[in-house]
Amino acid sequence: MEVQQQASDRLRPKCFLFLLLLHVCRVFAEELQWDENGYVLYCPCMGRFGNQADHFLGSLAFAKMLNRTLAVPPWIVYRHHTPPYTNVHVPYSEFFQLEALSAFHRVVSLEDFMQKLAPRYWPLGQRRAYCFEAAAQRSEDKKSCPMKDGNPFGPFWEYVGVDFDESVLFGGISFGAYHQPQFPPTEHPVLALPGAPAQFPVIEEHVWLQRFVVWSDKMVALGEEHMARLLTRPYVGIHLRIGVDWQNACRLLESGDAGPHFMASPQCVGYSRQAALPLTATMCLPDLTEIRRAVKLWVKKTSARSVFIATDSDSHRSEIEKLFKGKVKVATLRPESAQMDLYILSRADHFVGNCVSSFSAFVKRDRDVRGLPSSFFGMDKPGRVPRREEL
Ligand SMILES: Nc1nc2c(ncn2[C@@H]2O[C@H](COP(=O)(O)OP(=O)(O)O)[C@@H](O)[C@H]2O)c(=O)[nH]1
Ligand SMILES: *[C@@H]1O[C@H](CO)[C@@H](O)[C@H](O)[C@H]1NC(C)=O
Ligand SMILES: [Mg+2]
Repeated sequence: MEVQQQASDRLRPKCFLFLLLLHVCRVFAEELQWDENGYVLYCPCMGRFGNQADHFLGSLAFAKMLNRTLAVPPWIVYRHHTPPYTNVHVPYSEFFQLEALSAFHRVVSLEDFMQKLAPRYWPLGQRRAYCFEAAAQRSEDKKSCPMKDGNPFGPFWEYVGVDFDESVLFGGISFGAYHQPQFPPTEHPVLALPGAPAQFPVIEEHVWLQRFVVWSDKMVALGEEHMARLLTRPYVGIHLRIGVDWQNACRLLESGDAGPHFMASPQCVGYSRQAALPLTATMCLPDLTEIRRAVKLWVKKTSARSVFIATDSDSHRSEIEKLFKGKVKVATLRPESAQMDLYILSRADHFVGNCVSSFSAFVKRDRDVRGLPSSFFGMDKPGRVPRREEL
């Protein structure tokens, strides 16, 4: 009897705690209400960070156009040379504030969508994939969307925890085709797409959406630590995109077939095809002479006390140090981190980027939001991109 009494006394607070927890859980779960206007899900399956970021801006605009909630996917990080050698899926909020997107449009992380909403509203057995007929042509039965075929498609949907039960095909070649009347949310609550419903590079009218992509507190804190350790202001940040894949890509320019619009280049030559400034080989792949020239110029102009080099390859650190005879500190971040490089470049007093690179484009847009100056190798005064009204 006495023993029992003690037991129930001990249980009571536990029970209370449990109920409290249950309540807290319910409150949190309730925060996620199902959107009757439906959702857009997509795999950021093309390219690395810069490409994924360009696609993200377009996808955000697309979801807004359809008035559907965007299920914000994780970033796909490719680990070809470092363990675990498989793709890593990094939740959006690791690097950026999910909440900041809400100022523009309704969003939910894809992880939360799967955990909290999908079990009830997008149950197993009812998961439809949507794709262009042309994409389905590649499947064996020519009627299935190739959602999980190959890398990164398969690993992505495995990470999300989705198998598709059915495919819905549509004609046309542009995403304008996904209009409400075609897919009313009552019958098609979840539009799951094999790729981003957006263009690469980001179109001019979506560039401004960068302002809703705000660095996470964690990245800011870490970034400021690195900056305090490595750099003295003012500092010039440079992005050297010069690795082997880039050398090969830039070779396409030499043949003259590419024209001024090549990958991210509209950011500096202008978005209008007719009015675009020329894109030179140096702008795509600056050689050491050009790197030296630009760094020297901007260090002088800004009275910089340090230079930060972010690169996909050789940093040319000692060559750059020699330019200033020890009077300017030259730093790189080790171990390398693409997002941390982006952060440090985005806060520099001046940035010299690569006009053709979407990695540089991310930095340029982020800086434009803050009114910070940028230039490019081979283009000290980026052609002010003509605004539509002025054409
Ligand atoms: N850490 C680091 N990685 C870089 C840098 N430049 C390029 N990379 C890597 O190379 C990738 C380039 O692909 P992407 O981001 O699509 O940009 P783009 O190919 O230059 O348009 C990046 O995502 C990074 O993984 C750099 O300065 N620092
Ligand atoms: C857009 O969706 C939201 C949330 O479902 C809804 O409240 C709003 O009325 C919709 N707007 C239009 C114009 O349909
Ligand atoms: Mg790329």
